[in-house]
Amino acid sequence: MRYYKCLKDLGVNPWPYLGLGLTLIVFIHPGRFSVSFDHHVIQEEDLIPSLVALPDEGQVQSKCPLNLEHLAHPGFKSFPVEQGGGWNPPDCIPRFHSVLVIPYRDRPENLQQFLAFMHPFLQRQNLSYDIFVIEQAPGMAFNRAKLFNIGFREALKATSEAYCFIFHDVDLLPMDRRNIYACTRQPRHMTSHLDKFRYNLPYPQLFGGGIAILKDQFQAVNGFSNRFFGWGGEDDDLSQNRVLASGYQICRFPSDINRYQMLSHRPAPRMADNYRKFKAAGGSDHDGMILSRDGLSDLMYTVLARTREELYTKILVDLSTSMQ
Ligand code: UD2
Ligand code: MN
Repeated sequence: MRYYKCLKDLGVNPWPYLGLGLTLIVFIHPGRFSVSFDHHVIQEEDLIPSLVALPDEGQVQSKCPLNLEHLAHPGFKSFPVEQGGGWNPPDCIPRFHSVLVIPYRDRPENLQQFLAFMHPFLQRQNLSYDIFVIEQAPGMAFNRAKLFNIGFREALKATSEAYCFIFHDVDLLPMDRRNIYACTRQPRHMTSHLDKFRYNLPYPQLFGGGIAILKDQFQAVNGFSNRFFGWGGEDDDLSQNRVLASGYQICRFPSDINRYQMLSHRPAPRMADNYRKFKAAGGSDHDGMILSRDGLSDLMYTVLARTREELYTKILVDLSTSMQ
């Protein structure tokens, strides 16, 4: 009070200073984004038991080992990858198979870095995996969510093994080797702690960046919406209007395991309309009607090319045949 009075005596209004101080704390304090992070974090000892393995076919003895401590050790030599970006452990039977779907357009440096990093990372985890890069042809605004739906469809056509999908941005590299790229019983948000946000979670429901979801769960929520062109909204629509609305829970690995580096790229312009779309799709007046009509069920696209590149399978698609 005295301090306040002194300032007043000097004719200084303290409120702007207080405001400035608070603003500085909000922007400089490293914990500024540490909002509640209480729900469905899988404990480290439960990490491997929480994963959904391929069905056993009686060869339990030769199953590939998966040991978190072992994963942390340096000194791993990567193996060559099959043309088209698939890989199977050479001397044991994998417990998990994952399909990575990467939405892509015009980010060649990011793609190159991503592939160079991810192949050894995944091999060390003894998973079998396939990498599909779904590239959108020029002409229309980018539609990340629809590219994921296409990747899901095309992967199911290409591989009978697909039961676990990882929908992942091209510019995110996992920093902890214990971050296992397999599906958990509940849909998992993988990329919760980015260097860009000083390893804090911007908001609890965030579901952008990279997620792991079982085939049946993705089908049950009718996939992503096809209607989000340009930046933003599609990830919130998936988590809030589809996954949570269908009764699933979103889980995460512990925060130190979910650390990611984000590769640099030009920021995409925000689409003001996308926030409105996301809110509208969740509105009670729609009663889930949009969800059932918009997604895998009404997906339309044209495949322009399908190529087995050295480190991935590329599917070039044209989205202009339909505007949903
Ligand atoms: C955030 C989310 C992202 C997505 C986006 C909004 C995180 C960590 N990231 O990313 O998942 O929800 O906001 O739409 O939460 N892409 C291209 N070429 C383009 C544009 C996008 O290849 O011209 C692909 C690429 O895989 C990229 C991803 O789409 O990583 C997301 O786009 P972004 O990196 O421009 O968006 P960003 O970083 O704001
Ligand atoms: Mn990005």
